[in-house]
Amino acid sequence: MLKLCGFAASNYYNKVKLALLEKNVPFEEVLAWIGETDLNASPLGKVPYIVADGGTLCESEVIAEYLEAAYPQTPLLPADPLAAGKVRELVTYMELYLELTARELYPEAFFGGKVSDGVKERQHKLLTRYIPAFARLAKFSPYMAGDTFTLADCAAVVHLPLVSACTKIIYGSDMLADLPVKDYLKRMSERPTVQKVNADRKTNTELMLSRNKP
Ligand SMILES: N[C@@H](CCC(=O)N[C@@H](CS)C(=O)NCC(=O)O)C(=O)O
Repeated sequence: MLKLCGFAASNYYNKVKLALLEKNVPFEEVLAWIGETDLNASPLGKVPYIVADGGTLCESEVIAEYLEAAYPQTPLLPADPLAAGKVRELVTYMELYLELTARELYPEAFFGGKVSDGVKERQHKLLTRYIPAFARLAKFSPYMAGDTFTLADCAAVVHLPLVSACTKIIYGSDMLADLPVKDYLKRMSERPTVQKVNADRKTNTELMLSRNKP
């Protein structure tokens, strides 16, 4: 059976987990904290990675594309090439521009560390440019890319809450507040798959934080 390796507090891990659940692909979760991962499978030590029949794969979007090709049931990418491109475009915007930019703030927002004022200012400037650009692409009608649940939703459900939360903590206001993100996430949380991902995330986050305590 396919193994999903990493830990359920991770947004990138949960993106792949949500895709697996939505596609109804049988899988087994293998707990691997940072520092305990298989460097042959994920040379940068990042999660998630998967162990499939013929070998391993890392990088969540690469894994998601592999799952689409290997398990065509319940496709999470449209058959039309341009429509599929629009889904990938949204994922790229959310990850390359929103999540990776906000990620610089996580040490202070979530892990009791400190981020310099210079970094805070720089990331604020970037997010101020990136978020309205993302808003032009995102449809929220009712799904991220339109009328069907896609990989863009697997990404949005796990990444957007982090961008909201960390900008609220660091800058005092949720920088996604002008977008219909709250209603969208509420809608998505009606799905049993999203409920499972969120419940496991909470449990695993508590475990992770208790492990990190001195
Ligand atoms: N581009 C990677 C990002 C994965 C990632 O950053 N995962 C985090 C956990 S949410 C991680 O493993 N961080 C440890 C590190 O960067 O060393 C993907 O899409 O899989």
